Amino acid sequence: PRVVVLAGGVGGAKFALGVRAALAARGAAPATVIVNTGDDLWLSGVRLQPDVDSILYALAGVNDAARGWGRAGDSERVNAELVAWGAGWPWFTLGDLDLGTHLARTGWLREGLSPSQVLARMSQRWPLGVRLLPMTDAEVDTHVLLGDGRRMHFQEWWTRHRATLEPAAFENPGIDTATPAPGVLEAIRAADVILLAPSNPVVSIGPILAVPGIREAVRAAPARVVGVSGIIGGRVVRGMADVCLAAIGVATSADAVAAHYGAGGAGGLLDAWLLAEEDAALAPAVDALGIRAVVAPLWMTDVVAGTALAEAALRA
Ligand code: GDP
Ligand code: FO1
Ligand code: CA
Repeated sequence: PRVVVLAGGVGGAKFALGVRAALAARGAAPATVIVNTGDDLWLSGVRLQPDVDSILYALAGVNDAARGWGRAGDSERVNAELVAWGAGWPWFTLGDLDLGTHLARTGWLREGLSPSQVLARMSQRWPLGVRLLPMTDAEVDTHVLLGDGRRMHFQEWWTRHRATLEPAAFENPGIDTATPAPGVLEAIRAADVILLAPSNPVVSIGPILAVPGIREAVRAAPARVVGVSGIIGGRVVRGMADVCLAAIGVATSADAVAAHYGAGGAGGLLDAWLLAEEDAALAPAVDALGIRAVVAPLWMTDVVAGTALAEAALRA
């Protein structure tokens, strides 16, 4: 099958590894992974694309899996110097190897390449086994609006304040006039299956679907749309996605997130929704939405487990 995956960072990366292995086992064509760029930022003169890099590094096998971001075995000599200069953000660490990626990216952007051209070039370094596309070439960095009217970059809210400041809303300035990156709509239209990774529904999948044309293309596509819950047993298994969900009025439960995405037959997106054994009791509520609930092993503890999950999503 021709498979398209919509993905954020850590959850997206683990799922992408599983999809790659599941498709390879079937002898099928590599998947196209459309990656969130809402997390992106300029810092110390370089362009960071955290979710893109999480997936790129994971597929290449050079990611720091324990930490969830950056390169394995990285050092922080340059970062210490940036801190000494008072440059950048003292709470945001740029590893030396990771900085090499940001410098290469920024240099190519300065030479006039688009972000999708840069990612195509970066994808040639390692045999990734999937095609990576950014959701858009526009800069649509996520901002968090706080209850007191303050506004800050998503990365400051997430990494400095660890999502402890109550968010009123998430915005992606400029997204209304953004267009999908080259190849995105074509891949969605040609897909047999579109998979929503168990990524943060608000700040990872949300921005992808907010790029004008993408949600509409997913809805109009002949493909089956299958989502995977990132909520297991009523908990986000890592990170602070629950705070993001609360801000948009969605409960931290697998059925509430399914309802948020909506049924394909009722103006939404999903044909099927994978939920964990721990949440099997929620299956009737999901079915009642017009979305076929499928109980599956949702813990991506290693690539074997991630592959089983991807296989379950493809079967669904
Ligand atoms: P980020 O961009 O690095 O925050 O990562 P994503 O948005 O791609 O994914 C974050 C989400 O992944 C978390 O909110 C979790 O719900 C989900 N997640 C992480 N590990 C697992 C796992 O093993 N299984 C499932 N089903 N979801 C997971
Ligand atoms: N997350 C942190 O909690 N602290 C950091 O210092 C940090 C640095 C960092 C550098 C590059 C990069 O690509 C990601 C980095 N992250 C860091 C992770 C990132 O801020 C978020 O976890 C994701 O953007 C959320 O999806
Ligand atoms: Ca993210």
